[in-house]
Amino acid sequence: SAVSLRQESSYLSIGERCNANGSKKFRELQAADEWDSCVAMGREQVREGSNALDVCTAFVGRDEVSDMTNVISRMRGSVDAPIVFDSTELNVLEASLRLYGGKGILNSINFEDGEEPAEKRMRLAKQFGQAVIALTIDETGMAKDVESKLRVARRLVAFACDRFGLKRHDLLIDPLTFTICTGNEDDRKLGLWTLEGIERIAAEFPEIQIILGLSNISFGLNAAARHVLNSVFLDEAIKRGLTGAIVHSSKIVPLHKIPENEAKIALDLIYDRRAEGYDPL
Ligand code: THG
Repeated sequence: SAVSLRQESSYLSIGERCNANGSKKFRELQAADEWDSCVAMGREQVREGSNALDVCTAFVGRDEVSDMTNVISRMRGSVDAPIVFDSTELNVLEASLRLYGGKGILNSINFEDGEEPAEKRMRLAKQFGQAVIALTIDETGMAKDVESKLRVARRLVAFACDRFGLKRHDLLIDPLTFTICTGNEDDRKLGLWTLEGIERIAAEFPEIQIILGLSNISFGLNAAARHVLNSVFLDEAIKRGLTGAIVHSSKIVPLHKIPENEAKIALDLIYDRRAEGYDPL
């Protein structure tokens, strides 16, 4: 067969599957204390192209510090990709960083409860030399419209870089992705607003990375349709200035391999061009 010379643009691909809330398989291995198999899922994602690994062990009825340190202590010597420490708990982040040693990414800070919780996380990130993911969430909630995303992004840059001295290339702003597949009228523009938010943030802060938890966009669709919508949305987001994404690496399809009619359906969903009575589900 012909050798393909096509090169898609690259991005920081963060594997999403080592997450108790994002993968049934991971959750079951964690529940069974099968730590080596949890690590094997991380290694598999790196083989499939992940440049970093999101790790989240938060699960009701379990000790998150113990579970997280069980995973991180085994990954640090055997997984050749930086860890993205995904936890809302300060003590989980601190315990993980104490034993990690390398440069990873703290996921995440936000201003939901004001600046104090974010200050504590920034001190930890600086102490351990970590990069930081910052979500566009403030005291008024999650930023949905473009102006709110930009307003919170500006505050995050001033806070993390100007006040705490984080290098601009070590800040990753996440302008939030929401599902556009609920059928709910109010949700239809959310993908579009995220794309516009990316474009505006990238224009104003070219040195800062912009990432998304990509799979959120397609909650509610069947698995096959999700993979198409996720891949098409990722392609659109990269064109607007996205530099990284938390993804199911093996399920991302380059745009030129997606059948034209399927790509069109996904683009119609993203740009809210649904005809009357049209049902993508
Ligand atoms: N931003 C940041 N961090 C994040 C998110 C974000 N971390 C968590 C999440 N959102 C991103 N990770 C996932 C992981 C899995 C899924 C979605 C987002 C997912 N999983 C399938 C499901 O639940 O249906 C697979 C199920 C399975 O395999 O069992 O969709 O936005 N900074």
